[in-house]
Amino acid sequence: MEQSDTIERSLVIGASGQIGTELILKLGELHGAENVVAADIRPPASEELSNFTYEHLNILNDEQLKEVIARHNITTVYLLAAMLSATAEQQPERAWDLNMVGLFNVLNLAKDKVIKKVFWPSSIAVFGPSTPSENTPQTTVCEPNTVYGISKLAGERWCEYYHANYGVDVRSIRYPGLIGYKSAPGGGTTDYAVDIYYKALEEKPFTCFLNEDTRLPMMLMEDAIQATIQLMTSPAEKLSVRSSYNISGMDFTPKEIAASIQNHIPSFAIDYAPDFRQKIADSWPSSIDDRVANKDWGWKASYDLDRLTEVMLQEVAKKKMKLETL
Ligand code: AKB
Repeated sequence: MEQSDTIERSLVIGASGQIGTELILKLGELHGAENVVAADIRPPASEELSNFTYEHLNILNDEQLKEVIARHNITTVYLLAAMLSATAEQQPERAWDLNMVGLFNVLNLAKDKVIKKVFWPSSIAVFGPSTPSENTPQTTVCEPNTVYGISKLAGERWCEYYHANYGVDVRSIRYPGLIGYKSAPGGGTTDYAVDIYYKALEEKPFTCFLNEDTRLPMMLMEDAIQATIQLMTSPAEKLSVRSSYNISGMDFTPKEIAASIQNHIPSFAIDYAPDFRQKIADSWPSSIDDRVANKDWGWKASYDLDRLTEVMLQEVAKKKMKLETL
């Protein structure tokens, strides 16, 4: 089928994941649900996904990917399927395959002009212990010591290479820890900052797998989706970075997020039992300098820790009530 020059038709791979679940709803609002296809190796994660055509897709299967893209006349691919930091440390080779082979499959389709645009998420995990930890600049030392970070850094270099050598319009963001209420995160080092709200509302004490002073860059999902859409709709000539953009939202420690929850739930209790994820967190920056994203495409986050806590407590409480009444 021939691609229309005007209609953007998107395929969201990893639609049942933490970012995918929310991004697809936003794309549906912007382009119409009929122009957005959800794909995942897992079944649909939420009821809201029932408005979209759903494809069961294994990103490692190149033939299947090509067939889905041709059948739906896809112009833009959002490749969100990945193995996150904590899980990747347990399965290094599988993580490398999933995080890299899928990216090559998609970049090659863009190189061959089968699709026009690609979004691929990178992460603050591209930085390592030798990176300046505060206000980490856009361009700096990147010596990650995690499997996930190594795969993300390699992916960034390939994105830049495909853009420079084959003119591929690939765009990327180095997401910080993402905090949302629509779907559960899985396998990340920053996931404690989601789980903590569920425990607080259950009036249970929370045992944090990081120590109380571990400061990490974080962001409410709403901001992350806004950043993704802003980057993807920016004119190509404005983009000076084709590896991946730093973006910043807020940064906090487990002790600070607990204090922010205690402002609403004074009885909330937290204790600390650092595990293997502490080492991963210690290798990442504590805050991010995102001036290049701000200059190129006007990026500015809206949420700070207090607003994040208000939103999370309110929305997780609503979700729990809905589940209880079912
Ligand atoms: C993780 O913790 O692995 C992710 C990330 C920072 O990329 N949330």
